[in-house]
Amino acid sequence: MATSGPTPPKSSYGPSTDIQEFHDVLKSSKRIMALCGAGLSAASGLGTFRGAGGMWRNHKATALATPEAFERDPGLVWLFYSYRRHMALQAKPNAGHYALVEASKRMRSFLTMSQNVDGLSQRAKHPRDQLKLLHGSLFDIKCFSCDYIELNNFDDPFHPLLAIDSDEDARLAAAANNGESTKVKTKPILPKNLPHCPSCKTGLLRPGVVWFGEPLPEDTVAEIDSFIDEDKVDLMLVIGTTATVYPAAGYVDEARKKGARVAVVNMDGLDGELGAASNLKRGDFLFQGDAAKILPEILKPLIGELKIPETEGV
Ligand code: BJW
Ligand code: ZN
Repeated sequence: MATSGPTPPKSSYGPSTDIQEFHDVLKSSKRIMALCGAGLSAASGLGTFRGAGGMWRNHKATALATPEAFERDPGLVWLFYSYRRHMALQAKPNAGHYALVEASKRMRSFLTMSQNVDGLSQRAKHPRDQLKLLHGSLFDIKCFSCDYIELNNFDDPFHPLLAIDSDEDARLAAAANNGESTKVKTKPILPKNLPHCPSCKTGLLRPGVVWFGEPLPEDTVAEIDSFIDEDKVDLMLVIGTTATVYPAAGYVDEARKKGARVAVVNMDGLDGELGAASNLKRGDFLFQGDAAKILPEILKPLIGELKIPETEGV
């Protein structure tokens, strides 16, 4: 069979890893979106959901993030979130968060959609209208039965019964994530002793995060949709996420349909789980490594040399 010339090098079919090439695309981009996940906060010391870092005591983090788990054992689910609240309050935003903040300040049409609930982007002072929280916040408290909601409750612990030995918990999490056996007996907390709703009095309070099977905040989704509908999108950054949870992961394809090139920043490469962002092709980018190191580098033409407020970041 006749061939039509020499076979191009394999790399020209796949995504580029060339920072200079990315800088050229960035400089010509007018509308940018970013989808962030747990990997953005990994350098701040917070655990991820899947793979290494996805266990709390002897439970899978994703198994506790459901209304069914809360109905079955609200005390256990609350202890998990109490631990997460405590760890997030101890943590500091990292250079990845600050790079996104600076980029957003310099470019009004830079929209970040974060799946993270840890509050670190807000603490890095991300412009509020350019940050869309897809999965809520650990620091909002809702009622499991009625519409009651309290925003920005940073009490630690949220309730005396939910005080946890965070050093011990961190040790257990590290052991579980190293594959060591961590059969921990968690003392049951009776629902009647957990905090109840001040409005309806009967419903249990719960963290204001979005669990599996629950809808994303309607206004947030509408704001993202209107950004996407408004014009073409030049670039979609997919940062520290397996992009396997929908509808969040669906934004990668939506941005593509609006013309976006996709740039993945992840500890994993193409042999790992990149979900909706695994179909990278020529014209796309893949930067493998720590988002806290890579983001300040790849965004440099927009943000210059990143300066992190002294007492604030890691
Ligand atoms: C680094 C790094 C470093 C490490 N630097 N990188 C369509 C198809 C199939 C299923 C569905 C569908 N649509 C809906 C569904 C069902 C479901 C779903 O998606 N299931 C899939 C699992 C299959 N979705 C839902 O249920 C959603 N709701 C919904 O669809 O509602 C419909 C509805 C409409 C009307 C009425 C009622 C219902 C809700 C999804 C909510 C997800 N919630 C959670 C918990 C939030 C609270 C909490 O934090 O506890 O969100 S689950 C969990 O996963 C959390 C995360 O935000 C989310 C994504 O995880 P993420 O961030 O990607 O973390 P990891 O661990 O997966 O990845 C970390 C990455 O970082 C890895 O790649 C590492 O390599 C990398 N990394 N260190 C850079 N230093
Ligand atoms: Zn209530």
